[in-house]
Amino acid sequence: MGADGVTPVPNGGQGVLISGVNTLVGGVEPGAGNVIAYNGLAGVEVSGVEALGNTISRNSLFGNLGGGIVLSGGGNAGMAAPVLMMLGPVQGTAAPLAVVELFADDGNQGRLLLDAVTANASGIFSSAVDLTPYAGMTITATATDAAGNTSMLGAGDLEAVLTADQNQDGEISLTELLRVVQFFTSGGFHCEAGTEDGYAPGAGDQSCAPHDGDYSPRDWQISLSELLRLIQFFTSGGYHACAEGEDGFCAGAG
Ligand SMILES: [Ca+2]
Ligand SMILES: [Ca+2]
Repeated sequence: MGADGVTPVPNGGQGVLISGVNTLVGGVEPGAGNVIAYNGLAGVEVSGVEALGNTISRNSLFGNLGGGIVLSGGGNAGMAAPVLMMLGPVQGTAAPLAVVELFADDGNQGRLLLDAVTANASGIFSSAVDLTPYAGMTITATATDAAGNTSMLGAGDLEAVLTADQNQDGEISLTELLRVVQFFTSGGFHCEAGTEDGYAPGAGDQSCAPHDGDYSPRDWQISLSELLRLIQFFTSGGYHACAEGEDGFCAGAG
């Protein structure tokens, strides 16, 4: 052990410590995934600037005291974890063309593999996985680039905020509502860097992350029903992320 860059350590340390290159922990073959749980430190730690191209795929990681996956000292080139922006359907951003694996976990690790999808050239990914059976669990994700570098687990994001909630306080203010009314009345909206929310009314660039108020269908237009959904959040004094909401959110303070 060690020569191959993989040094299993008993409980009290890491589950798997990788300092070499191109190691595969788990994999797509049936039965290849490992259960890596209850370690005193990280479940898997990739450590050092020379530890590159190490893929951690389709394992069950949970209850590790030091986190599910840790990249330390430049391991896996510090591959960025995906960001989950909404949960119904699952949408988020990752490195362009990265393979994203989605998990559910009672903590913030990755106990149950839910789906594997690939981000597009803009880094946007989505999954049609039905989260209903996982209500109350945290949804997490890893990203793996073409060189095989797997990221840490993206922070599970049941604390997700609506795009319309510009100050991220869990409430839709009148000002925030009126912004989306603008998109509704102008027949559409588009990406525009530098504005208060990163969008602007009218047709145009659609290459940025989608607005999660535009969810049924996602067509860069705010329909009356989509606007009414936001008005519901406005009048109910708040909203919170929930797997059973049609858009990944439910009305009322969380
Ligand atoms: Ca707000
Ligand atoms: Ca729409």
